[in-house]
Amino acid sequence: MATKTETLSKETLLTWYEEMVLIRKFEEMCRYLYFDEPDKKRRITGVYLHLASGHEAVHLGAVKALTADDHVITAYRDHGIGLARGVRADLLMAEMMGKRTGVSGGKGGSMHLAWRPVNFWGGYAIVGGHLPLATGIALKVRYMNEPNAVLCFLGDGASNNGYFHEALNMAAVWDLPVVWLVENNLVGMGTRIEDSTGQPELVKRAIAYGIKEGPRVDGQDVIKVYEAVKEALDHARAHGPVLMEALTYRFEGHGVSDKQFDARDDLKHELEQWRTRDPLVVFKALLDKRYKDLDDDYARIEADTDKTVQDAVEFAVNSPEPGYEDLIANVYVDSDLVHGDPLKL
Ligand SMILES: Cc1ncc(C[n+]2csc(CCOP(=O)(O)OP(=O)(O)O)c2C)c(N)n1
Repeated sequence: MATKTETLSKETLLTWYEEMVLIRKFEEMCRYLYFDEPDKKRRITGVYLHLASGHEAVHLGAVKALTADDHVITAYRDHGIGLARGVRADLLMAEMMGKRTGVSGGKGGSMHLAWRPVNFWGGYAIVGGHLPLATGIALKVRYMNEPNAVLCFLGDGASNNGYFHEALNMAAVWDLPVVWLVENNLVGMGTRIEDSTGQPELVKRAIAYGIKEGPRVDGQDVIKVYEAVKEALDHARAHGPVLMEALTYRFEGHGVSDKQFDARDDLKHELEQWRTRDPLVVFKALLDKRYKDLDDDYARIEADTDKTVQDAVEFAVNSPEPGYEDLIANVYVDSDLVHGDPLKL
């Protein structure tokens, strides 16, 4: 019997691989522009820059499980989710630099990327603050009788604040079509999950809300993530919320100002172990096992993704700063608009 993965074509899988490579390179460029440029230009500024190196399979696999009309929302580790959802790399890079051409008009920056054309609702800095918004979007979907679902990414740390309880409970009471996908990277900043969480197996919390307990999926394997999230979204559409986890690891500090990360001796072994399960390495191994002679494809992917990132930087650097009119735009809502579809405001 054919497995589900065999229905994904070679072309699709290579495209996904290319997108994952692009996500990794885009973030490496962001780090460079924030920190490492020799002349200290700091073309990306802001107090924080949260990279998601190691999480790429979770981001890509989960987003690929969405339909075009589904919705996605997340916290501040959002670059890869935006790219996976189809936000153009140049518009994203312009946002990173606070330029007017950026996806959020230059007013959001790294932690507040959002792009309405693809129902990518952000990018939020307040831990867990976006969970009630996910419930709200799902309420709108149900209220308007739409067939869509909402995918809400959250960190394991976010599962310990009050928003989590309120958002999951309300979504459960109304059987709303939400998949709560915990990106469980084992730490919140530097605190281990077992030191912050009474029940570290987070999916078990589904029992408390009377919702479906989803799987704890291998977050380093893009196909496993894709399949599990797809199934969860189908369940959410038909029956209501699902709580699931993707087990993953971040290869960098919490954010660019986490100076302790590299200095932690206890981490070295763990980091080495997880590096063998780098999502790009895992994916490439799967491709090489399944298909022969992909060297030309890999070479093209390297060149194309380098060019996309370079073009994005050039576009962003050459884009204008927001002016006063841009800065005050979308701050006040035109009251004539509030009676329509709330997500079309
Ligand atoms: C309400 C709130 N409390 C604290 C913080 C500071 N803070 C930023 S990120 C973070 C850790 C969150 O960890 P987790 O949800 O696991 O996400 P991860 O960083 O691992 O992706 C904390 C405590 C914040 N931004 N918002």
